[in-house]
This record gives sequence, C-alpha cells and structure tokens, in this order.
Amino acid sequence: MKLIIGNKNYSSWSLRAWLLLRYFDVDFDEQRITLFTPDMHKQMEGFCPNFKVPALIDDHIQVWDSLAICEYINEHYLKGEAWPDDIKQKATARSIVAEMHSGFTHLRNRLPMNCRRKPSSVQLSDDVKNDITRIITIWQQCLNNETRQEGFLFGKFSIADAMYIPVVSRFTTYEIDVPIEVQSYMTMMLNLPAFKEWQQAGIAESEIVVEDEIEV
Ligand SMILES: N[C@@H](CCC(=O)N[C@@H](CS)C(=O)NCC(=O)O)C(=O)O
Repeated sequence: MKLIIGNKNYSSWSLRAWLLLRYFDVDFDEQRITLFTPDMHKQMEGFCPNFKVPALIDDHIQVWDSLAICEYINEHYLKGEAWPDDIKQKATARSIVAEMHSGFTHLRNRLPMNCRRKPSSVQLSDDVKNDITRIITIWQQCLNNETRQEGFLFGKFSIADAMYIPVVSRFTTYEIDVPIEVQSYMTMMLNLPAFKEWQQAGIAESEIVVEDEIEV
C-alpha cells in the first residue's frame, strides 16, 4: 500500500491520513510530491485523480481525499477501531470530523500549517477568531466527558484526533491562547511519536512555499 503525500512541513491534509496509518502501525510506503512546483501535476499523475494529496493506492484500489482514506483504512485494516464504539459518540465524532473537513476556511487560509515555523503570533481577523473559538469549544466538549480515559477527543485515539492534529500544530506555532485542559490535550498530541516523526521530517525539508510563510 502506498500513500502519496505532500511536503511534510506544509501538507496538513496529508498529515491526517499519514498519522492514522502510523498511529495504528499499518504498514505502508510513502511517496512525497513537492507541492506547488512546476511539475507537481506530473508527479501526481496516475496517483491523484483530483491533483491533490493525499491519495492512497492499495493494490487495485485507489482512494483520494484525506477523509475517504481514513474511512478506507478504518474499514479494511482496523476493523472499525478508528471510530468510537458507542453510536452516540461515533455520531459526534463524525460530525466534528465533517466540520473540520468542510470548514474552518478562515483558520486554514490565515494560519497554514508550517511545522518549521518558530512560534510567534500573527494578527487575527474576527473570522479567524470565530473559527478558533469554535474549535476550542468542540475540544472542550469532547475532553470534558469524564468517560474518556486516555485523553484523546473520544477516549482512545480516533479519526477525530487525526483530523485535528494540524490544528494542534497551528495553535502551537501561531501561539493561540487556549484553556489549560485544551493545552494538555495539545501537548499530548504534539508528543505522539508519530507526530514527532512527521514534524522532524517536515523541519528537515528545504522547500519553501512562500504563501504559507506568514509574517504578521
Ligand atoms: N479535501 C481534500 C483536500 C486536499 C488538499 O487540498 N491538499 C493540498 C495539499 S495539503 C493539495 O494537494 N494542494 C494542491 C493544489 O491545490 O493544487 C482532502 O481532504 O484530502
């Protein structure tokens, strides 16, 4: 099985699928595309029908889009383990994942993931602040549920954590103020060996995507 990803420093959608595979120790090869270079589409040819990463090739099966990949991995390799067991929790998990996948565009545009960024704050519009407030509310509601033992959004690690890991990275590198329980969750996520592996590889990359280097 091969996962096609973008630059580890910048490609937040790639990180989501990659982290799920790594966290659950699913065996896969990776192929890195250098995003926004003149031959990006040529590198993607045959793998990424929508010319975006991530994409997954598993024998004769092709899956593209981060969420579709997470669902495929969950069904075919994890026996459903990557969603909460409880139907109510699963419904909430799917809802917040969908909210991430289809929304928070102000946050995503203004605060692009940049693992290499030395933490510093930037000016935030009201729209970005609203996205941040909504994400903090989601996380607090998940984390305040006392039945959740392991400290992830739904107790055990799930697709929800994988989908929000780039936000954890962004909140850290753009020095977003968060409540203490949210900070504890973020610290745990940042310390996941799989995330550290991705982050270190991202930091070691040399390509610069100018649009994703935010100064003020
Ligand atoms: N909804 C897609 C978004 C994928 C996406 O936008 N990927 C970015 C890299 S993080 C990309 O390939 N950009 C290249 C382009 O837009 O030309 C997903 O969830 O996989």
